Amino acid sequence: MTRRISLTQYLVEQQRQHGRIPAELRLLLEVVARACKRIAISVNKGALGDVLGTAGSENVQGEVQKKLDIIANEVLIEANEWGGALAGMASEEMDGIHVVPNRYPRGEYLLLFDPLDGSSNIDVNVSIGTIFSVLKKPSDRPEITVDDFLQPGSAQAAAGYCVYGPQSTLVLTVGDGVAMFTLDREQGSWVLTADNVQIPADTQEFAINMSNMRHWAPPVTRYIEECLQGRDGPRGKDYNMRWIASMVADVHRILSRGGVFLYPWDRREPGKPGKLRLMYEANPMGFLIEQAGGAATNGRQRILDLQPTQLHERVSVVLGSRHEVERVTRYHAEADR
Ligand code: P6P
Repeated sequence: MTRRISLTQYLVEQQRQHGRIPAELRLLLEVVARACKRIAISVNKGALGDVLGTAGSENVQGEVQKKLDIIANEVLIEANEWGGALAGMASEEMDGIHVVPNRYPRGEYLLLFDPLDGSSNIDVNVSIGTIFSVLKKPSDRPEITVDDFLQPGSAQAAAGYCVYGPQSTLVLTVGDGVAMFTLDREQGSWVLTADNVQIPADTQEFAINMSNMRHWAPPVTRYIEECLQGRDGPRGKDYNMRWIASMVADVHRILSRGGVFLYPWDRREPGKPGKLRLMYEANPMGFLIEQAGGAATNGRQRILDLQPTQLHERVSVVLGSRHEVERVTRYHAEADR
C-alpha cells in the first residue's frame, strides 16, 4: 500500500534523500502540477463551461484548435512565466518558442508541452491529457533560441503527463522511477497513489489504429498479424486490442498493466516519419516508459537517442512492454537486411 503523501512531500523527500531534484526543478514541477489541476477543472466542466468545440483557428500543425487546446496552453504559459525556474517554453500549439518575458527572472530550465493531447476526444467525453518535458538550458548564454530545445530525450531532467479521465492522475519521473499522483478534489491536492511503477516485460495487449493496416510497412504488418493469429500462431497466445486515440490514456494503461503501443510510419504521408511529435510526446513518454522498465523505439532506434532537428518534428513510435518492443524492432532490422 503506497503511503498517502502529497506531491510536495514526495518532491521534498526526493530532493532530500536522493538529491535528484534541485529546488528550482521542484518549484517548476509543483507549478506544472498546479496548472494541470486548473486544466482538469476546465476539462471537467465540459458543456457547462463553454470550453467544448473548436476555437475557429488552426495550430502550427495545420490542425483545427479546440477551445480547450488554447485554454490549456494559456494556463501553462501564465502559470510558468513568473516562477523564475524557466528560460523558455515550447508548445504543440505555438509555432515558435516562448521566451520568458524580461519582467520576470529567468531560470535554467526549458519546458515543452502538448497542452491537451487527444483533442479529438474532448467533445465526446473520452480521456485526454497534458504531456510535458523538462530540459536544462544547454548554455549560459542569456538569450535562448529554438536550437537550445533541440536536445535528445536522454537529456530530459523530468517528464510527465496528466490524464483527465475518471480520475485526474499526474504521472512523473525525474530519472529515479515513475510515481503517480491522484487529484484529491476535496483537498485540491495531488496525492501519491503509486510509486516505483513497473511495466511487465511481456503482454497480451496491443494498441494501434487498425484502420491504417493497409498502409503499414511490412515489419508492423508482420507483428500485428502474428498477434491476431493468437494461440494458433507463432506467438502461441491470444492478444487483446485497445485504441483510445489519446496517447496519454493508452500510455497510462500500459504503465498501469503493461501492453505495447504503436503509431508507426505509414504510406498515407510517406514523407512524414510518423504522426506523433518527438519533443513533447515521444520523448517524455519514452522517458517514463523506460523509467518503468519498458522500452521505446521508432522501430529502429531508441527514441531517447534521437537527435532532434526541428521543434515540431514527428516520429514513429513503438513503446511499452520491453519484450514486445524488442520484437517489433527486431522485425524492422530483419526487413532492412
Ligand atoms: P488517430 C491524438 O490526436 C494523437 O496525437 C495521440 O494522442 C493519439 O495516440 C493519436 O493522435 C491518435 O491518432 O490517427 O488514431 O486518430
